[in-house]
Amino acid sequence: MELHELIRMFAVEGSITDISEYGNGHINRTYRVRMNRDGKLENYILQQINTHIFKNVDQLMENITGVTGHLKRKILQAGGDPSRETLQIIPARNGKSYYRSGERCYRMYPFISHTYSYDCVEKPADFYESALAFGKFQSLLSDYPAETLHETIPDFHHTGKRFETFCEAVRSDTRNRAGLADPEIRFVMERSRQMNALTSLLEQKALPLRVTHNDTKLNNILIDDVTGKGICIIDLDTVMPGLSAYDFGDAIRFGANTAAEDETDLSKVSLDMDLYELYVKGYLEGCGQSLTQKELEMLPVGAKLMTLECGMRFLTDYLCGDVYFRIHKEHHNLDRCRTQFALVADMERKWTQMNALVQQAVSRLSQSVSEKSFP
Ligand code: ADP
Ligand code: GN1
Ligand code: MG
Repeated sequence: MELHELIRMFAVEGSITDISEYGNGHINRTYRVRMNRDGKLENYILQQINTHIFKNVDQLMENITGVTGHLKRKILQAGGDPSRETLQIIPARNGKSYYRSGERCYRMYPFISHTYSYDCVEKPADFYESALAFGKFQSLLSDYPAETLHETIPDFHHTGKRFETFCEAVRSDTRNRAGLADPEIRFVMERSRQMNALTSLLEQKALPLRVTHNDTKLNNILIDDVTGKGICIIDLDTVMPGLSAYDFGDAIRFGANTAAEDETDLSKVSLDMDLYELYVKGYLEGCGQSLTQKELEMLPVGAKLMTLECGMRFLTDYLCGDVYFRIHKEHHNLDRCRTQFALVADMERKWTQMNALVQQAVSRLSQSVSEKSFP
């Protein structure tokens, strides 16, 4: 079915003036749709959901319906504007939250205008605002009934299981590529004992399970052009029960890297400690005192493990023939993997400082809270 025809299947009015591919996501196919309704221009997002990755679209959309409904109620209670502060599903004319055409599934959202999603940090203040917003997102969902959420991708951040899948890809080497990634494979093997650092604490109940976003990279938040605030968290496909360290960690992996996720000049890759410190501050403020002592202590581990895990996922996909992440050039997933591992190596060099900065932020925050309680 053509995109024009497809859009007609959704509850939107007017004539379509333009459809263009939009954004830099690696998973779904996203389009911006412009429509003219009685002389007024309206913009929408149309997304083809990646059904190779998200096998159960009914469950996926049930999660998003539930989470966005919850956010909308909270935003209204706080006197906010849900049309800008959360995604809102535009139903299909058949009453469903998405439309299926053969093997393909599509959904629509209003386009949130006068916002920008960044692929790298241009202004440190934006990164701070994104940390505040992701922290707040988690706290708004703290009373969401987590047991009703479907696991859209089982064991998404179970680094140990990701490692097993990686080992299997190396063993089977179906594309004959393992020989091209020898140093990278060794890099992972040398860290095999670290893979369960977070999941073992979860199993021991030393860390609480929370509703988390699980894909907190900077281009999954819309920043308001005028106020500079992180107003809307998007890409809700992986909102599931998880650990705060996952959300903190993935944001650092992407946003506090001095280079792009796929930079091939590895001398440009490093952890920007100023951005790291800024994100710690914003995230703690956004979470609003809700993190336990153990969660705070594990934030740096989250940063390192999410970077290692993501590099390992890129490498696994490279070895399997690029079947998961959309690539734009040959060996793209290997390039992405190398960048992640260079960042892990830099985190290892800065490990003491990474931990100290979290501790300092925690003391500053508890000091300011006690000053507020006993003026
Ligand atoms: P993917 O899962 O492929 O990353 P996303 O849901 O993150 O897909 O969408 C891709 C990009 O499209 C985002 O990074 C953002 O730039 C843009 N985008 C998505 N939804 C909206 C929206 N409702 N309003 C404006 N821009 C959006
Ligand atoms: C994917 O969908 P997108 O592009 O925001 C991936 C994340 C990775 C990220 C790496 C569902 O995120 O887990 O960290 O690429 N999403 C999924 O850039 O696998
Ligand atoms: Mg995205």
